[in-house]
Amino acid sequence: PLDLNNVQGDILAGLPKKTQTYFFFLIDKSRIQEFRTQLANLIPLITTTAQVFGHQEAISKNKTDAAKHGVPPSLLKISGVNIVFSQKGLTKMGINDNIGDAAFSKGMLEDAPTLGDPGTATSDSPDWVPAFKQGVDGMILVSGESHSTVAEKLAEIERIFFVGAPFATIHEALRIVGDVRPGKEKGHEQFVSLLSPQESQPLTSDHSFGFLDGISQPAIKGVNLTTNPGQESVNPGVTILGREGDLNINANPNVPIHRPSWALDGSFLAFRYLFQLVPEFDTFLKRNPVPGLAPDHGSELLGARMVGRWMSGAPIDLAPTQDNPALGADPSRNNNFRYDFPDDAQTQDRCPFAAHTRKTNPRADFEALTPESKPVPGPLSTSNRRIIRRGIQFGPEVSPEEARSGKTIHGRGLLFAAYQSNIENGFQFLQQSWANNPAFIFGKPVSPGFDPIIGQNAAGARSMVGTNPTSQSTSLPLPTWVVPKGGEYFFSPSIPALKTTFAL
Ligand code: N7H
Repeated sequence: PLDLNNVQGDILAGLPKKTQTYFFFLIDKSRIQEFRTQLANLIPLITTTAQVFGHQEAISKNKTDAAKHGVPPSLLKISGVNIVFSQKGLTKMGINDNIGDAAFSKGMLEDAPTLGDPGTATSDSPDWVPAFKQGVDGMILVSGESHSTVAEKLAEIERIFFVGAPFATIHEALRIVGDVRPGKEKGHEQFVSLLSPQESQPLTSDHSFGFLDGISQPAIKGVNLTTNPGQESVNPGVTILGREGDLNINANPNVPIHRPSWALDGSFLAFRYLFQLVPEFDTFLKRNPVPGLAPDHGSELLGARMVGRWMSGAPIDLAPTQDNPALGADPSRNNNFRYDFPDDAQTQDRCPFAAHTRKTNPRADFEALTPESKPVPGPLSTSNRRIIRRGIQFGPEVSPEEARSGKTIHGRGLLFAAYQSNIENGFQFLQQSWANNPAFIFGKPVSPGFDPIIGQNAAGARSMVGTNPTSQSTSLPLPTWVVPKGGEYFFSPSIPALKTTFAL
């Protein structure tokens, strides 16, 4: 059985974070053996899934105790550390077994045309930052409740590898800081993401376009013992290599994927450096309100119909005309829908077929594509397409000047991070075959168009239908508001693999 002491903590539990630093590194070519020796000293600092669950218990006990005594909860200083490697990194270390994932082995830069990033296979990705174009060997994630905790932990790690010294074994390629956005949680001293997922991404009015995120995650059988209504339970192998359900449903789900033994209990991380044009997005909503309503209501509804949820998190399949913040905040109701109301399959009365949440997790829509299909692993089940999202926002809040001019001045967006056991079944498929494919969801009376949030058409035009519930085949042209500036596919090894195969 799966031992949660063996799995890195970000995958199944999520590192505790109010802030998180992504430290991308290159291994020094002439010091590879030394690096692998030093890696043994990092392993005790790595946070396991079992430890994160332990932290979560400590946090909630701290809260309950404080409430009992009528005092504010005391500040708990907690940090988390994980390490992941790209194919380049594995190759450099001389770990040459084929891990069984073609997208990982290729790397994200080569995959960029597949993902719809501007550029082609021959002309490179013009928006990408140099570090990701040159490629990175790995990344160390350090999270914590404050910047000072993270800085301390990172300094400790840098000392292990002599970062910055002439004899350093790894070199910094890029460092990106993500912060949970201030909002309703502002001023709270507690960790945000150790609370319920709902509280982890506080609600404010811009930045991640202002929508509550991180609501819908799959539950892992045998790991997440309680589920919220509507939350899908998937086999551990959907996320964890070598476990039940680790299948390639794009190919033949009945043929087990051949993995080297050290891959067991690891997971693939798709990391995307996604810039968001928030003032431009807000301006678009303002200029294109759904007709027939008060302008503010119409703009809000347009946003909700593009995302599939209102800013509060309330799903439009359950609240099609008006936001319902109580619904958005209630974990027992806010994920309990399947696009299976009688009017859902063939109309967009409730939710556009192209809405971001419907495109990336079509729920009953997809399973209904053939009458005999059932929600079992296979091409017509969403269960093997589920990813675990662990992103965090970066960049400052929208400034008054940006809000006034409707133009982005400061870079901001989402450090998108998603775990799965098979990149081609997971992230890559969601992006390429669903979000970027105007014909998906198939079998509808109109071609739905692009996912308005993340759908990409290289440098070409995008549009969707269904934003106006009273004119459901009217197409709305969509500017681009999400600009990928790089990323990489990584492998997050198990603790035993780090000890026996990666470290010397
Ligand atoms: Fe998305 N957003 O803030 O608008 N996403 N996402 N995403 N996303 C979701 O249901 C957003 C991106 C998925 O199970 C919500 O948890 C933004 C990529 C999936 O019903 C919101 C960006 C991919 C789900 C956002 C972005 C996905 C999901 C609703 C880019 C994969 C769950 C909250 C900057 C290729 C769907 C929730 C389900 C939900 C936003 C990126 C996938 C609000 C701004 C690249 C699978």
